[in-house]
Amino acid sequence: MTKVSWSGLMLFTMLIFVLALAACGNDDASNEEAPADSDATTEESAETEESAETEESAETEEGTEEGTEEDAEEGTEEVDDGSAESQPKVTEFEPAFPEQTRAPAVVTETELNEEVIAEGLGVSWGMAEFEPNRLLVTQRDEAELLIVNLDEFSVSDPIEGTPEVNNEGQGGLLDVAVAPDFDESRMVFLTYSEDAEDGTVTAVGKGVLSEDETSLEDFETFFQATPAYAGDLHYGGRIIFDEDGNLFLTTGERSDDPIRERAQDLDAYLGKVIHITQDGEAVESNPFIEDEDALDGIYSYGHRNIQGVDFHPETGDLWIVEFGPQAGDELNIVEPGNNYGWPIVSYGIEYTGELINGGVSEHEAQGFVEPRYYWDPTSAPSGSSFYDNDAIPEWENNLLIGGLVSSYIARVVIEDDTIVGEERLLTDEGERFRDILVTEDGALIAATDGGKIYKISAAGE
Ligand SMILES: [Ca+2]
Repeated sequence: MTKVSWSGLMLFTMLIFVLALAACGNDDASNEEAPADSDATTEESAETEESAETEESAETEEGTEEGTEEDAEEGTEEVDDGSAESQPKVTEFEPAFPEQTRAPAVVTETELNEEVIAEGLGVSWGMAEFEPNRLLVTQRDEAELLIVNLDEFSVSDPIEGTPEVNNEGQGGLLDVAVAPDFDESRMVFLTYSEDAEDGTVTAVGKGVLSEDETSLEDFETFFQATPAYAGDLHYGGRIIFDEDGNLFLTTGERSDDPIRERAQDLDAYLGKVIHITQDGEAVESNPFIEDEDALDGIYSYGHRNIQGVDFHPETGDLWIVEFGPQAGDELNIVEPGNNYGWPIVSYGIEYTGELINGGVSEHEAQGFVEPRYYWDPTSAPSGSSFYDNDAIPEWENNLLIGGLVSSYIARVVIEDDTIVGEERLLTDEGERFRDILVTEDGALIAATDGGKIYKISAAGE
C-alpha cells in the first residue's frame, strides 16, 4: 500500500468525522426548537413535537415532508453530483432539459454578517418593508400584525383591526403588502383564510394604518377566491403589486382529491394566479375576460399551492414558487393564459409513493408549460424574493427562496430564464424558512416557523 492511498484513507476518515460533527450540530439545533415544556431528548421526538405543533390534519407539506426527510436520513447515502443537493432523487423522472433540476453548486464569496433580529414569535408568514428598516409582519396562527424594527431589534404590540380568520390547519393571517402609494394612502393589504358558506376561502382585504400605527381602520375584505371548500390546506395566499398598481394573488387547489382537479377549471379560483385591481375587479387585459365560461380574474392556472412570488428585476417576468407533491416543487415563470399542468403532470409523486395520473412528468409534451426548475427531493419552497441591490453585487438578480422541510434558504442563479447555479444558506440553523424579504438597504431578511427573524447582510455594511 502506498503513502498516497494511506493519506487518502486518512482524509476520508477525517471527512467522516467532520460530517458526524456537522450532524451533531443539526441535532442540537432541532432539540433547541422543541417547546420548553417538552421532554424531547432526541431528534425524533423533537420532530414529532414540531409536527404536532403544526396541525394533525396537515398531511401534505407540513406533516409528510418531515417524514420524508427523516426517511431520507435513515435509509440513503449522500450523493455528490456537483449540485447543491446531497440526497438522492426520490423519483425516477428525467428532466425535460438538463438545467431543470440540480443546478451546479455555487458559493457566495462576499463575507456575510448574520444576526437574529427577533425570536419567540409565532409563524411569521408574510413581511413587508413599509418604511426603511421597519417591517409589517403577519403572525399566521394568532392572526396578528406586528411591526418589527430592524435597527432597534424591537417588536410592537399587535395592531388592532385585523380581520377574523380561520386559523385551522395551514390557514390564518397570511401575506401582507403595502399600497404603492402607501406614503399618502397608508393602505395595507392582507391575505388570509376565512370562513365562508360551505367551507373556507383565501381572501384579500385592505385597511388604513393609523398615524399612531396601533390600528388598521375600515378594514374590509374585497376579494374571495371561490368556491369555498371544507378543508384547511393549500390556501396559496401571496400578493404582489404590479407596476400599474394592480394585484397578483396566488391560490392553492385545496389539496384533497378530487377538489384539487379544480386547478384545471376556469370556473374556479383554486390553483390559480389571479390578477385584480385594488377593489377586487378583474384587470381588463386578463386573458379569459372574453371567455364567458371563465372567471375574469384568472391569469394562469394548473397550479398546486403557490407560496412565493416576485418580479425578475431585469426582465420584469413574474416568477412563482409552488409546493409540488413529494419531490415536485416548481419554479415557474407566469404568463397570461398559460396552464402549468397540475394535477395532470408533475415531476413529483404522491406522499404515499403512488404515481400521479399514472406517472406523467413531461409538461410540454402534454401541452403544458415546463417548470423552469424543480426540486427532487422535496424542498417545500416558501416565500421568495429577487435580489436587486448593490450591497451584495454577486447576488444581483438571484432569486432567494425560503425552504420549510429542507431547512435552508436557496439562492438560485438565473441566466436567460435558466437556473445555472444553486447555493443553500443557513443550513445549520434547523429552521423552517417561511418568508424572505430584501430590504431597501440590500439585507436579506428571513422569517421562520420557529419564531425567529434573521438578517443577513454584507460584512461592514
Ligand atoms: Ca407544473
